[in-house]
Amino acid sequence: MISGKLKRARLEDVLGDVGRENVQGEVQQKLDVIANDILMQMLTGRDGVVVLGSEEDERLVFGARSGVTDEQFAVFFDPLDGSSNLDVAGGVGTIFSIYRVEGDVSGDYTLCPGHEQIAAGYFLYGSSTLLVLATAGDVSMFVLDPAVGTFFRVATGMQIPAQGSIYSVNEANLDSFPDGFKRYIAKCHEAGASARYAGAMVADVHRVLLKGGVFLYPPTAKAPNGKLRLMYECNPMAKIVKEAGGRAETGNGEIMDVTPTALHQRVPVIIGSPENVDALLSEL
Ligand code: AFP
Repeated sequence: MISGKLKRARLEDVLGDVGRENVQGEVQQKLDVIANDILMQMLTGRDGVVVLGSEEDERLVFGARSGVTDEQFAVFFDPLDGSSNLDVAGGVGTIFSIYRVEGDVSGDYTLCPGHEQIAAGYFLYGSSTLLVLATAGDVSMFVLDPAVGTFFRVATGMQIPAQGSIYSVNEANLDSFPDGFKRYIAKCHEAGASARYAGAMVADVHRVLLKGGVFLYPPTAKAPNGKLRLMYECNPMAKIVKEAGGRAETGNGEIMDVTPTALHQRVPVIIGSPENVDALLSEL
């Protein structure tokens, strides 16, 4: 549904902002709201989904227990990541993260660290619509065939290259990066690496997953804890890249070891090929 909406966005006049900000102080795009509504509607009516956390909602949403299934899940998502790309028809995505939930959590749920995720994935709405899904021990990729409305699996057991020549970072913030990040980027320049940055984490991490390299969002003067959100951006991407043999760090330990303290918490991010991430960490 989201993919279809995006393809017809200009025709249906749903580009542009809605004239208000979300809890992060970011201007909400019409499509942020539409994608969030679609996911909320679909997931709150789903057996066993008892906790929902979205980038677009200040608080957790609690679904009713259906009684149909014994299994219960918490789902966290960024409904439309990279939404500043919408007006220019650039790549955007949906990121999600799934946890198993035990016991009665109505109205009271403690956020868990990322290593407890049972699955995570993203949809990339690019030249084609892709789903990359990580479960225990596997990362698979599916492509949507719009003619039949079905995702077909095109890859399983995906592995990130051990190293790559791409570094993906908003280099306009370089002056306010901690020194270790500056040193690493200088070394990338010396080594003749390629810079690639779409401004949408899904598109940027997807490139690194397939081609190798590193994606980073370090602390900056404007965002001292980094900009990206732990529960629905960093943890799911960390699970995907780690299940594919990569690494996902904050600069101060593994992303998935961070104990969450808030739904919209931010952490610095260093995600990618093991050799690139090691080289960066050795500069910090
Ligand atoms: P939105 O989901 O609010 O559009 O933000 C996109 C994002 O969180 C992430 O996808 C990008 O990697 C990052 O922001 C880009 O941020 P900068 O514009 O500061 O580089």
